[in-house]
Amino acid sequence: MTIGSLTTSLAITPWAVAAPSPDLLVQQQVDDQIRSYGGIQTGPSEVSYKGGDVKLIIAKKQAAGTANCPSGWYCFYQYKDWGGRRLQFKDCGSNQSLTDYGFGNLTTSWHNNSKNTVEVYDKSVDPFETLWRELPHSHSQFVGTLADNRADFFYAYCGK
Ligand SMILES: [Ca+2]
Repeated sequence: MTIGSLTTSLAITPWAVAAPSPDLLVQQQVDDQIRSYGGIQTGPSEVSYKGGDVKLIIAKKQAAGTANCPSGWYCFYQYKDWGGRRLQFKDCGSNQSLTDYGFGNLTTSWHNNSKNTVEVYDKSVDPFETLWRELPHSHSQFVGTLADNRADFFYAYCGK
C-alpha cells in the first residue's frame, strides 16, 4: 500500500510545478492545485479562494475556448483563444497576485467582463513592467509574443 501511494504521488508531482498536462484528469489537477496553493473545491473543475471572490476553473482539454468570463468578473486564460485554465477575479482597488494561485507566467489571453480597468504586470524584471491594460468589457485572444506567459500580478481600478 505504501509503495502504491508513493508511486502515485511521484507520478503526479512534476505536473504540479510545471504547466499541467491536459491529459491529467481534472480531479487530479484540482487535487494538485489545492495541495500546492490551498483553496476549496466548489465544483467538478472549480477551486475557490477568498470566500469565492477568486476562482480557478480547470479545463479538461487544451482546446480553444470562447471569451466566457462571467458578468462582473475579469478572467485570465492559460492559452490563446481563451483556452485552458481560467483564473477569475472580481475585486478592485488593490494589487492581486496571479502567482498566489499557481498562475504566474501563464496568461496568454484574457477577458474583462467587468466595469473595472485592469493593469497587468510582470514582476520577473526589475523594475516591474506593465504588460497590458484591460478596458472594461474588452478581451484579447492573445496578449502578444512579448507579453505571453509573463504576467505575475495586476491592479484593478474600480469602475463606476
Ligand atoms: Ca513574470
